[in-house]
Amino acid sequence: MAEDEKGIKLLGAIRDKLISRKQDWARDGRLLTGTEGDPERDRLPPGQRLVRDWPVLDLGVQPDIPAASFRLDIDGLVENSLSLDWAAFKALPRAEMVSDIHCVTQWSRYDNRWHGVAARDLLAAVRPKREARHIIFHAHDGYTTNVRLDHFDQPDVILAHSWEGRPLERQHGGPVRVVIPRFYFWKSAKWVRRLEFVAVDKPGFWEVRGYHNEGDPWKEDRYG
Ligand SMILES: Nc1nc2c(c(=O)[nH]1)N[C@H]1C(S)=C(S)[C@@H](COP(=O)(O)O)O[C@H]1N2
Ligand SMILES: [Mo]
Repeated sequence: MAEDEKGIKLLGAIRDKLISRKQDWARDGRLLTGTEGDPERDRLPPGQRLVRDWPVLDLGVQPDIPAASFRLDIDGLVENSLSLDWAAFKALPRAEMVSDIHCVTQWSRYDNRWHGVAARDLLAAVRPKREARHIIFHAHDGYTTNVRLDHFDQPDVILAHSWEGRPLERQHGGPVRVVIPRFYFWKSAKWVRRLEFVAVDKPGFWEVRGYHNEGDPWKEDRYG
């Protein structure tokens, strides 16, 4: 895919300080409190602090994707591959969800109201094959991340195009980003371009740089 290749080349050029610092933290086990949280009892997972603003984290590029050139491919081990343009994406059932964000760099943000397409509605449309076990998210900036299919197949997972009633800003992954609230926010790919259904797991950008393969904030799965 041309865009993917461009993005990956770009990434090669920007192995900047931020990336290597986060990678060093992963290697050194920084930020770990060594306690386990209980989502039944607490709202804030261990080692997190609450913020009211919404920090922006990326790899140094924020792709600009006008609606006219929007395209979302959903393929791999599915019965019904889709390649959605903006009109087709917006024509899918509209869902609303409210969830908390927990970022591995220790900030959490409560009560984010998303509009978009529920993961479960997408799954119903593409019908994963029996062999499909994982999803690899590919983004326009060359970023990738992986999640187990049964973790994506949850009522709170959404492909969001709006936040707080407004179109999702470019810096936060607009036009469309993934939101998987049960995991640290690096699992929630911004500027999503492709959902690839696979049988064998494939660690993504941060997962190969020392981040945990799943990233449950309640277990403090920061690093692999
Ligand atoms: N495409 C893409 N998605 C991404 C990232 C990225 O660099 N590129 N960063 C991840 C990380 S590490 C975090 S914490 C969140 C940040 O989202 P925000 O900038 O909207 O807070 O996006 C995640 N999704
Ligand atoms: Mo992050």
